[in-house]
Parts: sequence; C-alpha cells; structure tokens
Amino acid sequence: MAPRKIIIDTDPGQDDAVAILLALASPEDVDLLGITAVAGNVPLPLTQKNARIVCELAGRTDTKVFAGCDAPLARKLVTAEHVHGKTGLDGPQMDDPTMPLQDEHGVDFIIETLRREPAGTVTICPIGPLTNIATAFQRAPDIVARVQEIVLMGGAYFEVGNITPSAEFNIYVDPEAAKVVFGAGVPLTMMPLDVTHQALTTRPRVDAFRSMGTKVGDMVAAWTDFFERFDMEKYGSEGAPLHDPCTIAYLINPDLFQGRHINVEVETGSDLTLGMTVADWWRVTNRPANAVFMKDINAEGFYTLLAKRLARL
Ligand SMILES: [Ca+2]
Repeated sequence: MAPRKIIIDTDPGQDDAVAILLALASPEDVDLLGITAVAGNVPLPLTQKNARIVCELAGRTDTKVFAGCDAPLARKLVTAEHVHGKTGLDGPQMDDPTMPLQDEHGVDFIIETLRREPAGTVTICPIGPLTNIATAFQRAPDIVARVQEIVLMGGAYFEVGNITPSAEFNIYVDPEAAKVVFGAGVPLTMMPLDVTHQALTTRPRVDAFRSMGTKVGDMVAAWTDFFERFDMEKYGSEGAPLHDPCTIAYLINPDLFQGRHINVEVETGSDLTLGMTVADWWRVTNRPANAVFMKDINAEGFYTLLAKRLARL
C-alpha cells in the first residue's frame, strides 16, 4: 500500500516534536507533504521555529514548514509555557534552524494541497489548537469533502481536562475552531486524554530512547525528562503522557487503539466548561456520530513502535 499523504498541523511542544520525528522516520507509512505551525503551546514565532528545529534534528531540511494562524478565531491565545518551557522545546540547548520557513501561509498551503491532490487522499493530523484547519474550512468550503480523514490529538471525556478541570488544552485554546472541525462532516479520529494518559513515559521506556546512542534518541529522552517533571508532580504518575505521537502511531498501526464511533460536541458557551468535548460514549442521545473517540491504547506496543522507528533517524 502506498504511504498515506499527511499534513501535520502543530504547535511544538516536545510531544509534537516526537510526533514529527515518528512521521519522518516512517516513510513507508506516511508521506509528509508539509508541516503547518499554529499558535498554541507557545506563540507562532516559536512554534514555526521549533518545527524547523525538529526537521533539522532528523536531517530532513527538505521538509516544507509553513507558519499559519497566530491567534485563535475569537479569543486571546492561551499558552502552556508552564509545561513546555519558555521556548516550547525546553531541554538541551538547540541551535536556531537554518532551513527556510516557506513564504506561503499555512492555511493557503492546506487549501492548495487539498485542491491539488486527488479527493480523499490527504489526511490532516492536527496536534495543536484547530485554528488553521477551521480557517481553511471556512475560507474554502470546497476542500472539506476532499479530506480523507482528520486524526487529531485533543479532547477528553472520562479524563475530563488538563488545562481546566473540564477541558483539554488543544480544544480549550480555540473551542470555536474545534466546533467548526467537529461539525464539518469529515471522517474524524480523536486521541483524547483518555488515550494519552495511558501512554506514560516510564523509566524503561525513556531508557530505551537514551540507549539508542543517537542524537535523536538523546534529545527525545532529554525532552521527556523536561516535561515529565511537571506532569509527574501534577498527576503523581510513573511518567508523563506522550500525547501527540499517538496520532502518527495510529496511522502506522491502528490496531494499537480501541474506541467507538460516537457523537462528540464541543462546548463554546459556558465559561465553566469551555472547550469540553461532550462525548456520547454511552449513546444516550440521538445525535449523529461524528468522531471515532479512542479510549484505549496498547501502550507497550506504542512505545515499542516509537523506539524502533526513532532508532532509524
Ligand atoms: Ca501539540
């Protein structure tokens, strides 16, 4: 089977970085057409720069990186330096990238790519707030039906929230954008906190990265050490959730995940529960299913895949 053509939409972020590395390490499974950066974990000037740092780390300076939207559709940007550090990629000191940022706006790249490629052959992987995707859908409604699938990291139901008691960060930052995307009618698979909180960076798993003896292995281990400090204190768990790479792992081996095709709605009206993904897991409404809500992951299989692939870089 030909590799799946994908666009990664991202706000790096250490876990975004690992997702990008996993995609670049898996050419037989995914063909990365481009990376679009969005404001999220840190502001846009940092996310677009971090995306290029990660591509250079992988030795893939030919990757096209675009800057997209610098603020949510209707709200002020909320960032997460408390998790990812001031640069978004805190950990070992990294050199500024020398590979170019593309001139084109990220949203234009998404629109043009979907119009150019045969309908139903391009998958979008949003692993940050959904601002770029919603903006593209609103500006060019003709592309919506051409998307093969959206595979995103975001939301939560049984795990409820991480940035507020009721909302996950990516959805919370731009709930209006999330509402557009969840309501677009595109086949959508989501990796919520319910999944990612099972994908913990335990000691043996991080040691597997470090023992690769490569620059990539050392960097991934060091990044993990950095954000783990915050999460272990917060959750009292044996490691930190590695959120974003779950999306790319799903494209490589969907059997690692289990979920249900259900209705998921995004709260945009309430201050208290803003950005909550109201998932009809028990199918108690008649609202139509619009998302495959993943709930379980084979975490050992996920980390085995990750270590095997990252060792190639
Ligand atoms: Ca992210």
